[in-house]
Amino acid sequence: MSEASDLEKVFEEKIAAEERIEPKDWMPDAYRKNLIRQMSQHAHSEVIGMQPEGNWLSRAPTLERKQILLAKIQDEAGHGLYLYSATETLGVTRAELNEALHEGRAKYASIFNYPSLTWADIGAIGWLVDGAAIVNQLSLQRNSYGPYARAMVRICKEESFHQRQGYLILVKLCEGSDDQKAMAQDALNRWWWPSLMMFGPHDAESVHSERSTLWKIKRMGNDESRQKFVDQTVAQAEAINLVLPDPDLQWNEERGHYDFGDIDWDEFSRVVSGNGPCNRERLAQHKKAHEEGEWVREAMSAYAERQLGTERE
Ligand code: BYC
Repeated sequence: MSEASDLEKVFEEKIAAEERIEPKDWMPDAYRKNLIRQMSQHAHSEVIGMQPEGNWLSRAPTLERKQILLAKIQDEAGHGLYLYSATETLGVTRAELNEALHEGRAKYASIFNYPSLTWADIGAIGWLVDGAAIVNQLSLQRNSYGPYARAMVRICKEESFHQRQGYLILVKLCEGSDDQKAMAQDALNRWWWPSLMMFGPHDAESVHSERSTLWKIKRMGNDESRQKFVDQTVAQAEAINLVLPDPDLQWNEERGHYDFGDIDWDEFSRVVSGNGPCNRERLAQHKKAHEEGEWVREAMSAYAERQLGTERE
């Protein structure tokens, strides 16, 4: 047997035995590339996702709310850092990943191309967007690549806090005046369908699912995760008297799940291909911050080089 097929055999055996693949292990090039694609998109989502929330930092209704929101946004930056670091273990640099984002070769979650128009949107983002992210990320804790799986464990703990802080914003608004309740319902109406799109196309249309599932990069299908999210969210909406904006939503006794309406896949395609309400604004803001941060990166690498020089002396 050739050396290459020996290596492939060891890799496949590890995957079958639920062992983790680590950075120094041999892995097929397609496995490496697929991980870089998914992990870097995930990292970009965490970082771009700070923008719609950052929009409300200076207008949070109380100092306490502002502190909580600031802490949440900082957590998202941290998630981006874990994920970029984990992606770098696959032999790609952070600069290359950012370049791919800026040149439109890498994606980020479609949801962050929608505007955050009111304070209730901050509640909806935490409740629905972080809520959807947790469903997906809990399963990713068991993915086959060690650094990605370990990053997920920590991220999931923080996402649970994020989801609750969002829900509590809406609880408060729903206990308030008619206008506040209407604001909460309006935010739900606008964020519900984009949240369902976060899970990606139906399994039958998914380009990567089959390979990713075989390699245990993905542990749950797009449709299974989406269904899980819908099932758990219905009762949360009912508890605060909000109505999910879907006339087709109803419990299906036979399936033991909620049925729900069709997603507007044309809208999803438009947003993913760069033509959502805020795509240009989000990317422009990211590029601006990146350029303005150039001196920080230079200073950090000069400092690191000097430290290295001192150690060698
Ligand atoms: N948006 O073959 P498929 C957060 C793309 S951030 C944009 O099913 P896959 C938070 C997909 O990339 C958490 N693009 O793909 C942060 C592919 O295109 P490419 C974000 C999407 O990878 C701040 C094509 O469509 N979570 O929580 O098997 C504040 C075909 O799709 C989307 C993650 O990133 C989308 N929604 O499955 C608040 C989780 N969906 O790459 C909160 C990690 C699909 O061939 N990612 N596409 O050009 C995943 O689990 C998987 O990548 C997905 C998609 C389930 C999303």
